[in-house]
Amino acid sequence: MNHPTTTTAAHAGGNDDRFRRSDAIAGDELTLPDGFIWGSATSSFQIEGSPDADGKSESIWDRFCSVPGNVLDGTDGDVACDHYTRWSDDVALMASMGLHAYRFSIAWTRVLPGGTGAVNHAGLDFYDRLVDGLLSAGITPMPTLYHWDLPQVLDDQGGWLSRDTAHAFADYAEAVVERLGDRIGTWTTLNEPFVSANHGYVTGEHAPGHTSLSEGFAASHHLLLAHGLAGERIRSAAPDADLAIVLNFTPATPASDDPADIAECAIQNDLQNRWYADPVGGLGYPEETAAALGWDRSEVLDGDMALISMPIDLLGVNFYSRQIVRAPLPDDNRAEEPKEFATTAMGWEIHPPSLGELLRELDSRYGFSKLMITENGCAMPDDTRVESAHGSQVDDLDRLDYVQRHIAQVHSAIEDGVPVVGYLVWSLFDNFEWAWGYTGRFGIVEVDFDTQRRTPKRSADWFSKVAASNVLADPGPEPESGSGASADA
Ligand code: IFM
Repeated sequence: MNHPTTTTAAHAGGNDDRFRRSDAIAGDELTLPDGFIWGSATSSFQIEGSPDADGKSESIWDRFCSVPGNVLDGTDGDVACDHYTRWSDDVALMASMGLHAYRFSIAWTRVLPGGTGAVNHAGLDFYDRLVDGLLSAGITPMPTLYHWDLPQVLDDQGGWLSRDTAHAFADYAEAVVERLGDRIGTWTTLNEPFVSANHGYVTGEHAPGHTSLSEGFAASHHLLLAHGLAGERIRSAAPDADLAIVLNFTPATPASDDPADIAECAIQNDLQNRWYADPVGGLGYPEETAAALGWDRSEVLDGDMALISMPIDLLGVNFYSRQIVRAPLPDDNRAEEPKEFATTAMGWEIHPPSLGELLRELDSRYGFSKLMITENGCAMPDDTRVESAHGSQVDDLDRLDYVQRHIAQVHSAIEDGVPVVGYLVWSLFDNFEWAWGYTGRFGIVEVDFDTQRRTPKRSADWFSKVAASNVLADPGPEPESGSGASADA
């Protein structure tokens, strides 16, 4: 996933009856449990802008964006959604939408511009104001301590290839918790360490842009160690708070019965779906895949695995798509994976049932006491507009349908006893979509990047109604297989 080359024109858009029907709360109703948390998610680099404000230092993403060719449209995070200055209006917007919770991330570069050492209180002040603003608006703040924007100064010293970075992260976490801990109920250490390690150190499509499998293993272990070390500090500084980590899952299914496809699929499942969850859940790294890929585990020191598997209170689940896996052929230059169903504007297959299956599997494999959907959503073409109470509005019935079908899967998993406590849509805003720049629009709120005007899309209005009622219409049967693009299969 996340390959800029895989954009496809095939998508689930359009104004057909399937989308119209799902736009209302009518027909069979799916009621979520009382107290279910409805909210939205963003991250610091993707929305804040103000890269030099109040003592902030350069992050690896500031540096990465400055290299031509790294970002599809040549853009960067210098302005993004200008949330650093507009945060108060943004909180008011979320309050007007009736959101219960807001997941955001804290920029390490604002808090410890040197990566380690002196705390920059001016940088922390921003998050202090944001947290207070959210609380006064009745919105639960859910901060994530690391969403990929490592201080460049730490990358200069080895970044996630260095064990010292994990220790530096624990110091940073402690500084944040000491300042904000009296108002935060859930602390999340890392967002999607798989992407940090894989895209940052193996494929090179994300900062810092390295391409080495062995570096990927080293980075993955140091990220998990950072989670464990910070977890200890959080537990001691904020003993009553929940401790969480957010992992992304892309369930893999083999393209055929061919043993080679099945074997490759097992490796991809281990790498993408178990590499982080298994150690956090106390099962250790997937041994067979580690051995098959030649990882010597030299980074793993005595005591590390116990730290990494310290109990957490909540697992954040980020889900967008599944993956159909086939074994690479000799001289294989096929860029795309096969798809059976329609895809989003990112070329990611839309397959809501995989979310239900994933939630059941996570529950039976690990038994974490709480799960939360901390990201789910889609980039869509957003090329249809209607007049609305907000003026001209993106008529994103395709996004609405995507979100509705995924929430229906959450509902079904809850009916089966899986303890899912909330759903946070990705994303509140159209924002900087990493290597895709501003070409991938995931927001339920449109951002006009020329004027910074925010306009809720139709999906946002619908989501507000669902949050207020705790009920959504049953979206009905899933589309037939074969309804989407079949990429070079
Ligand atoms: O935008 C990203 C987010 O930062 C992490 N999870 C996936 C999203 C969509 O690619």
